Amino acid sequence: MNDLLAEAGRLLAAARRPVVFTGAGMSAESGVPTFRDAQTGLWQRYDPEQLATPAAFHADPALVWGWYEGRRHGVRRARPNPGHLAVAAIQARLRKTVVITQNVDDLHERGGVGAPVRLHGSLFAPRCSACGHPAPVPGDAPEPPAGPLPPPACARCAAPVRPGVVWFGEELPAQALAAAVEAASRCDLLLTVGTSALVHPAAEIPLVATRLGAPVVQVNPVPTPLDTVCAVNLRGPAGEVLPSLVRAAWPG
Ligand code: BJW
Ligand code: ZN
Repeated sequence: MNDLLAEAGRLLAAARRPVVFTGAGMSAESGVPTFRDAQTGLWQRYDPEQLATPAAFHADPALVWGWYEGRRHGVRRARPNPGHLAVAAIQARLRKTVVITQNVDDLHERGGVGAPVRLHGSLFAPRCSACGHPAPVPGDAPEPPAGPLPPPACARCAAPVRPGVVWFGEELPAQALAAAVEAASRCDLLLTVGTSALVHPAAEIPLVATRLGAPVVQVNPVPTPLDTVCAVNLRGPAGEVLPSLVRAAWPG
């Protein structure tokens, strides 16, 4: 591991325009469950891949809205972990660093990252399911919902409000996707952290970088489909590996 860290540290220290590409594992040590982790409470019975769809919301808006309310409740109580702080430290050192995240939490921003590119939306940007009008973020409740919760009605057209995230079968926000592809095309190092790399088109972002010759460094406790294209695979939790990587790049 020390040799691998030293090699990844050299790549980071030499980079001028790195991209940090993150997934749910980035926030795992903050206590935010990864997407493919077991669900808790009422939602144990449901497959998240089945809940995160327009069809699920259409069939049972209260079930899906309640799930997202519960997750928002958890994220509000979570704190950025040392991994988030290390990403912010990289950006502070290398001002051209672009952070691209698939996460719908706000822990990068709270950890000090400026304007991450959000590929899959945000838990904090609900909008109308019919007319798209932005809706207020519901206030914080002392307890998470114990079960399904009907969504509020749109102030403009009264249709149900939906979470401002990207569900399966939906297009990614065009501007964010274009910014991500552009950054990956121009970067001189891509650091991928805590993603299973199973969900497309996001999973193609590291491939854009590697096809254009930039080395890819991966941080994940387990292998992923990206292993074979990575210059260095650092097996371990982001909250431990990323601070060590920053120390390896810029000792002292
Ligand atoms: C740690 C750790 C620690 C643990 N430290 N690491 C090509 C091929 C096949 C299928 C498709 C394809 N192109 C499109 C598709 C279909 C589909 C798709 O990809 N399906 C796959 C499941 C096969 N894609 C779509 O539908 C996308 N839309 C689309 O393609 O539209 C086309 C279109 C065109 C024109 C008109 C209309 C449509 C949309 C995808 C949207 C994904 N949305 C979600 C939900 C967001 C809201 C929510 O959170 O509820 O985004 S799904 C979910 O997966 C979420 C995540 O952002 C995303 C990625 O997951 P992530 O982050 O990788 O998390 P996990 O849980 O999978 O992995 C965690 C990792 O962390 C693991 O590896 C752990 O080991 C690791 N880890 N602890 C570091 N401490
Ligand atoms: Zn509306």
